[in-house]
Amino acid sequence: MACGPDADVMLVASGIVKINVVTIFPEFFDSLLGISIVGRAIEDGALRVEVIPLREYGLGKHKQLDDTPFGGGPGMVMMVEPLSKALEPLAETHRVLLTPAGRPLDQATLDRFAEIDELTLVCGRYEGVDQRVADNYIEEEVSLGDFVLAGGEVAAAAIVEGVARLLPGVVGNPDSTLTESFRDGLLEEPVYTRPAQFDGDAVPEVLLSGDHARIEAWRREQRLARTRERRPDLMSDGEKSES
Ligand code: JF8
Repeated sequence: MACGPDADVMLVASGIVKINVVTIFPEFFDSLLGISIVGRAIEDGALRVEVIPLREYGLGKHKQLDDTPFGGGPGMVMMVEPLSKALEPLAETHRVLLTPAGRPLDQATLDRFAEIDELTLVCGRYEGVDQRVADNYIEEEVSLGDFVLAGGEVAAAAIVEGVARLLPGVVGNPDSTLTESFRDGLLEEPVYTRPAQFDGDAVPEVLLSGDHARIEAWRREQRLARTRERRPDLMSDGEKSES
């Protein structure tokens, strides 16, 4: 996936990154934190993640978190008191609310988050959170993209994984983040591995040719064609008319 020119190039944060996640579904994060890049980042001590169960801050013996919207309308709204109790102690951290009304997440935002010592991701549910939460306890509002989810957890998980892979010494293949970024802000070309023939479907001959100049020319052509077709918004006018 292309992330704009120079994405990833000068990323690398220096110390340990801590991420707090405030959620009514703490168990949602169990597999994420134990697996793959995120699991390894935590094991290696490059990343700390604390999942904070919002239910514990609920009101009354039912630990209530939501109430009906003033002015009427469908569904329920997350109340300000539980979130204020959860977020007040985290005032020294960079508090990010996940909401469809936020700025869309991109690689530049992840690069920036990977440089922050302590980040707090706040997952809403229901029809959203009382505006006074964002007004008083949130530094920044972010969206995963222009589609509708049922809550902020999936977006928070995307941020945890996207930040983890940027931390120094974390990616299994130490060159992989770099090779991506040394690219050109285009979508990646198609890749193949063995077998060279599968069910009558052959790997493009050029990739077996051993001619590295030809291979690189083919790969750039593929990146241009794919990006022109799928993501022309990522291309300059010059690239759009190339080849
Ligand atoms: C939500 C709380 C989101 N890209 C996105 N689509 N939908 C959401 C989202 C986030 C929080 C809540 N409904 C209730 C949807 C993000 N981020």
